[in-house]
Amino acid sequence: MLALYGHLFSSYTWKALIPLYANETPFEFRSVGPDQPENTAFVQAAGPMGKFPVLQDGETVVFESSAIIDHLDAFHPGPNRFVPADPAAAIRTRMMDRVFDNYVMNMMQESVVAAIRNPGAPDPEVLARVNEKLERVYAWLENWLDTYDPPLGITLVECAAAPSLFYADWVHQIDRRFPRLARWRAHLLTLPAVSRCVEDARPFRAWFPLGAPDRD
Ligand SMILES: N[C@@H](CCC(=O)N[C@@H](CS)C(=O)NCC(=O)O)C(=O)O
Repeated sequence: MLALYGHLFSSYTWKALIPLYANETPFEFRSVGPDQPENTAFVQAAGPMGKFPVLQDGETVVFESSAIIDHLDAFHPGPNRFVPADPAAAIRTRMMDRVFDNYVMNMMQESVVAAIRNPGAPDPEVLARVNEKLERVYAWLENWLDTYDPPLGITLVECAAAPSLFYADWVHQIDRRFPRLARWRAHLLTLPAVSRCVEDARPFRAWFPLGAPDRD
């Protein structure tokens, strides 16, 4: 039996949950937090920074969400193949995975961290810098979507894009200048594997340090 360690409100945990849900792969979810010290200890010991998600597959422990998705593709394949077999398409897929992690998810998290550090008064310079960078990536994605032919199912691109765009929009709204991006985000949220993550995370919304908007 596979076990996934993470938290239902965590964006990177969603990135690993989406492929598991999409392929209906059986697994046990092991939540981390003060009430589950043994799960937290497992995660702390798994990787160099003690970050989640972490996948346990028998004796094998996999950390880093993209590596987890590769592991699922290789050892627990299902109807959705997350990285295409064609090498050129696979490179494009992995490139976009890096775009969403590095320039959307991690960028958005900088504002979240600023708000955790100074509750109620996050450093305005951090917020302004993050918003500027997010606008730049939104504009780039708006053009990219003109050429992106979304697959029928879910790939690594959708796994990375859904959680990063979901929360980035909370930090800095994807406004009317980016209509394709806003439409694609809305479409991603209708995918059953994604909407399950959104619903399961709903009870934790009060935790969002910048204040969760009520639009999703
Ligand atoms: N590159 C990692 C990032 C994982 C990450 O940043 N996870 C966050 C939760 S969304 C985390 O573990 N935060 C707790 C911490 O940093 O101690 C991945 O792709 O899995």
